[in-house]
Amino acid sequence: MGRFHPHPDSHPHPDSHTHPDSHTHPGSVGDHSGYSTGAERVEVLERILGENERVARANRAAFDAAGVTVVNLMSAPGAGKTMLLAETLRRLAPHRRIGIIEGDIETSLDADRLEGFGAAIALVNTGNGFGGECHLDAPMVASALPRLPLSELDLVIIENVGNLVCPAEFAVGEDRRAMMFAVTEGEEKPLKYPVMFRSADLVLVNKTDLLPYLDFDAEAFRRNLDAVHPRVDVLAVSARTGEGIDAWCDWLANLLGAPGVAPIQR
Ligand SMILES: Nc1nc2c(ncn2[C@@H]2O[C@H](COP(=O)(O)OP(=O)(O)O)[C@@H](O)[C@H]2O)c(=O)[nH]1
Ligand SMILES: [Mg+2]
Repeated sequence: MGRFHPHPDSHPHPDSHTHPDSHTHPGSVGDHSGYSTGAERVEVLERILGENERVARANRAAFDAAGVTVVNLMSAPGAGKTMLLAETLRRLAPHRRIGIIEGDIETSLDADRLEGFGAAIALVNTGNGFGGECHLDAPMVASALPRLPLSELDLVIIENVGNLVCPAEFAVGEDRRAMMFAVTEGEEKPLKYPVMFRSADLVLVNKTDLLPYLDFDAEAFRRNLDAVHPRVDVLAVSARTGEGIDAWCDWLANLLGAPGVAPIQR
């Protein structure tokens, strides 16, 4: 299987499309997706994911041609992606040429927070002509590429739209996936959102500065993570205090140091 295939478990994932309004849809007992039959739903998802994969390959070709490494950063809303990226740019932008694709449903608030560090920033508002999507897909990322000087960049980081379900199902042409989990989210989350945790090459555990004030069970979290993605790379960080941010920057720099990042089979 090529690396652009979504995770085998990831479509049609039971966590997706559980819209509370769709409970009354006829024939939808046990299936809150809004489609009349399970087969119809699978067919629609396969068509969407097939088209996504085609564009993800084209994105990948554009990244390869430009010699740029691409990391897709995913999390639930508020986990700390933008704060992490600001700290990342503060450390890395003086030494590396970095581009950011900033995904948000509405507003340029996060893109504005990343101005002034010397990175090239392309904003994608998924509420703007893309129907308010809960994730970035490959065509949305493609729409940002003409606004980045790709061939002048070493690294592009994509801040995905916050959600622990949908982003994992859509490859965008990235080399690596990093997901951020904040300790305020609860140690059971790997069990509840296994596709996201399984699709990550690196799990960043953020907001460790808050641990003294929480009853977060770090050992249970590790057990839960091991149950869904054994041996995945994990870094404890605090975008607030800077703990672990150098290690994250080293992880990124190592990707760039490799002469052609080894592709990961997904
Ligand atoms: N205490 C603490 N707060 C953080 C940390 N990282 C982010 N935050 C706060 O969490 C909120 C959401 O952060 P943001 O970067 O916007 O998250 P995003 O939605 O994932 O981009 C903001 O109020 C941040 O100041 C951290 O490591 N520790
Ligand atoms: Mg953000």
